[in-house]
Amino acid sequence: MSGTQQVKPALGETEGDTGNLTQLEFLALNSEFNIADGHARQALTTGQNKIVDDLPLLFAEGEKRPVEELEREAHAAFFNALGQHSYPIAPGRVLSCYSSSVAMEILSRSLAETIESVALIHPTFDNIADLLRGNGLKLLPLDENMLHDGDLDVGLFASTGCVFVTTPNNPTGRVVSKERLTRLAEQCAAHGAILALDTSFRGFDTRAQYDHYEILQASGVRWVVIEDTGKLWPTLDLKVGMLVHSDNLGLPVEQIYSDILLGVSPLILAMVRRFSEDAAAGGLEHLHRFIASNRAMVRSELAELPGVTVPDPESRASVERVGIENLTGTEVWERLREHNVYALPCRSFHWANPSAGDHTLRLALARSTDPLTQSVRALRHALTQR
Ligand code: EGV
Repeated sequence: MSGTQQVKPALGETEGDTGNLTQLEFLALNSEFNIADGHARQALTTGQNKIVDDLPLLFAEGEKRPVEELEREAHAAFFNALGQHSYPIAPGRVLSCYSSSVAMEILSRSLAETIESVALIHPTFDNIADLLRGNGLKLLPLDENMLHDGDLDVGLFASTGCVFVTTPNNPTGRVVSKERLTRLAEQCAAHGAILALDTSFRGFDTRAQYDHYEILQASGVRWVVIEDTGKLWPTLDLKVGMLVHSDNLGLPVEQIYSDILLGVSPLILAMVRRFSEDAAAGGLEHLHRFIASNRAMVRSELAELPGVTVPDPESRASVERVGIENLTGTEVWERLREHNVYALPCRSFHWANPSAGDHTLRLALARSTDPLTQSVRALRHALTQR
């Protein structure tokens, strides 16, 4: 083993300022007050409960019907629920994966075949950076504010073959507007760069539900989009990540996909179809009201605490950052942990400059309101104790 390589700590040894975000999320998994990971853990709605009651029927359907049909229906229901009407329907263009991180690994390996470096949005969830770097790619931080302010500096394209953007971003919730996406796609097309999007949080924000595929397609850019059902519905991590790509991508994504999996379970595909139909028939609006009300509760519980700020006032994502002037996120994380409450210190989201995240904490909002309220009261207590 190389002496210079950074060794990740074993699970039980993870502390708030070491390891990656997911290792901190592991520690929270058995707590009643887990507001760390971004997965959906709230109670099922009445409509969703009906689908769970029908699981034996969906299993039978998965046994009987051709998987190709179930997959086509799941994709159609999902993309239509989220306004993505121009998604590609030709065979092989939407690759169903066990999770969006598996899609990300397939993309990273594919990029590494022909590209040396990727301009990656900063901050964002650290496993995106880790998967790209793990496949030997060099990373250039693309500051989120610069991305939203206007055109990218053309100098960037001299040193990068791919621009990777998370929208809505995790943890900030910032959304790339239709106008910005149009220009970004034009710029990438003009410079021959691949444009990659991770839209895993788009279901929470109608501002991210304009038809992205129409814009990508019209620009002529080589594009890839990672979609995810995993953040939206409390399905015990039964989910699908999708790697969607342009016909001119020129990367071996289908080959590498086949190295890793044959396909996802037809039971899960049938379930995704039903949850998507429920979302389109009012489930999404219900989810938006639920998250907005949890967000309002968090903000009002923490309002007027000295030095506590709301860094992302416009966010509609299912996560909320809290700015803390007088303590580090890691210190607050430690105080909360003593009460069995787990949030996420934000250092590692700033994958190129962790200290930029020193004074923020991320809370998960896709939780039942009761335990979330108790967790936020513990946070208020932790922030006021000497
Ligand atoms: C979030 C978990 C992985 C990831 C959580 C996440 N980590 N896949 N290594 O799904 O925001 O908490 O995205």
